[in-house]
Amino acid sequence: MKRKTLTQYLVEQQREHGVVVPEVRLLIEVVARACKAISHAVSKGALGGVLGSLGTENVQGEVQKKLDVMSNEILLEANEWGGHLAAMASEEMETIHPIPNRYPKGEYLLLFDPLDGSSNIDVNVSIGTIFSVLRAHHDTPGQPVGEQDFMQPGNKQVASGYAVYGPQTMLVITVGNGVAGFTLDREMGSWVLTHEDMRIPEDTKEFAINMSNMRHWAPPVKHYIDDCLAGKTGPRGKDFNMRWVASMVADVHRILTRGGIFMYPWDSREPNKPGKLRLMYEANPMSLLIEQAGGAAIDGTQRILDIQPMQLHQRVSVILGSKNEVETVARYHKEHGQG
Ligand code: P6P
Repeated sequence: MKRKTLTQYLVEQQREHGVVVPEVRLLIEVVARACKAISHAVSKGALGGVLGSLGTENVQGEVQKKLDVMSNEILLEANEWGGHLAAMASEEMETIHPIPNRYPKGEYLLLFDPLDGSSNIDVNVSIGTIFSVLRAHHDTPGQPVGEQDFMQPGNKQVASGYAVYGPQTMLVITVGNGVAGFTLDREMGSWVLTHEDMRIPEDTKEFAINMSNMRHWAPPVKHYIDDCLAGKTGPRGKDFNMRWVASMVADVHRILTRGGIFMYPWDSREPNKPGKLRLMYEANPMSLLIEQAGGAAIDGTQRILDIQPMQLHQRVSVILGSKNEVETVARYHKEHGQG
């Protein structure tokens, strides 16, 4: 049976389910094409002279890898001329990137982490691109947008997704009607639908957290992990497995594929920051995918998608994955204080 391509899937979602408009379909196809180019650059590795750092820092104060900057450029160049965007925002850029005046402007905002998991680039471990699509709520089409137009909660996203550059290159997206996974057919250069309706099992025995931060966690997280580690004889009554890839895209992809819980909670190393991960272009797009696949995503107490953003690069505590396990963590936060 001939598998569907990304375009066929998106046209079907547009025609049969009315969940995607032509501009959003075009936008996702452009982002998908850019991710093919990023995958090509990433897979060259040392042969393409793209490994290593630039000796510069991004707006987050993190060392920029050559591939971080390349991936950012690929996404900007691919998306600025299409006419469907009013502006873009990226982890790699301090301020928003308005569409140059020489190009037509559209009604959508595109946010992205061009290459998430940078610490894994030079050691050949899966990395990825994360993107989020919002409507530009402005009165007249073509009116310039500002950073304030991006300050929308994640529940306003019209689409989100990621590409994971691993043993296979895959694109996983939602346009609000479930989650679909596509595998890159390098010979044809097309994204082929291989995971029609990704669903997260409601229960799990696998958690993902960076255990080296244990002494810095708040009590609810410490108690939760202690009880998981206690296994069958402990209060959870079952043994747990642990995974930590240190690439959010890879950990989330595993959870979308077989269940699990991913945690990057607040910790006392930077007490004034709610967590390490960014709300607008990491937590929000991933939370939409997780919820669309039947999972849950909270910051410890509230739904991530309901958080009203105040700044473009603001951070958030992230607990997401199998619905019943996320609810268990929420219960630990109620019983052991907020943290
Ligand atoms: P740590 C990658 O740098 C990232 O932003 C996420 O993709 C990943 O989940 C996390 O940071 C890893 O952080 O502290 O374990 O290196």
